[in-house]
Amino acid sequence: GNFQAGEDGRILKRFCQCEQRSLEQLMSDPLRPFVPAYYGIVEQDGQTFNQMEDLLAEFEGPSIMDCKMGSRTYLEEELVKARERPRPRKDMYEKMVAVDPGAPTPEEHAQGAVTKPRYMQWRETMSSTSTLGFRIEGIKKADGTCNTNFKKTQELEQVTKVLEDFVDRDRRILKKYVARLEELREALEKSPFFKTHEVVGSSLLFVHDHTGLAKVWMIDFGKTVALPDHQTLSHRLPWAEGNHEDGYLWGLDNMIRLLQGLAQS
Ligand code: 4IP
Ligand code: MN
Repeated sequence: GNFQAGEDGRILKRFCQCEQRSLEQLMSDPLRPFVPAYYGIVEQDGQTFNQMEDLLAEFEGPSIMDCKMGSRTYLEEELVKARERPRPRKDMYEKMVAVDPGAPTPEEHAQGAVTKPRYMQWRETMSSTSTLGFRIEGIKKADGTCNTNFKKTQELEQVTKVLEDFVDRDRRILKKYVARLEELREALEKSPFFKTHEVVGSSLLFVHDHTGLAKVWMIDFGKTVALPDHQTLSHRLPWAEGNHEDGYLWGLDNMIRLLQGLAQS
């Protein structure tokens, strides 16, 4: 896997240059309280890792949810590459057929393969990524239940039900999540890092426990890249190829509105 046991209160994640660069810069950005603390590179058993804070350490029997943020889940450069030199992916074709045998085109069926952007775009439209600017990727609850079967969770009503179940309809927890996300939004809106980076494939990690502790962090910066010189993003405007918009804040606005609704109901 991508992780290895680390020292107390720290985790080791398979080294990724892009993630390292982002975490280093985030350590001196207004977003620092909302990302895992970064402790540098570690070599172990001939492999390289990024060492970072174990966000679960302060919780007692945590419930955890991973939501992938944004309206686009692949980099623009992956689109360019796929166009210049298409690399049909059999593994992605198989993942596609497993969810919906009717999804591939006749040509794709004949090839038994699809390109990465094609697969990623299909995933976006099957889930709530396209309609809400975020999607639920996985949930592990304190009671031991685990669910990563959200590939077709798209409708607002379905998403709402999943979120309600995640918090066991606990309004106290919901209110804490909303407050934390509002603070995150403020930090994002004044972050120089966020203004000048395309944040793709990054997740929000929600964690709460029976003591009533509830927090959210930004994680996964493997596809968070600096924009060309002097370019900035709104993170709310729709994406069109070349504008680099990622829909991150649009998704966060939707997420906050949804959780606020639940907290008040
Ligand atoms: C996965 O698809 C995820 O989108 C991965 O993103 C992505 O990794 C994989 O691309 C893709 O196959 P499923 O979730 O539908 O299985 P993440 O790592 O953010 O979960 P990348 O490399 O884009 O980060 P490949 O090319 O690694 O297979
Ligand atoms: Mn992720």
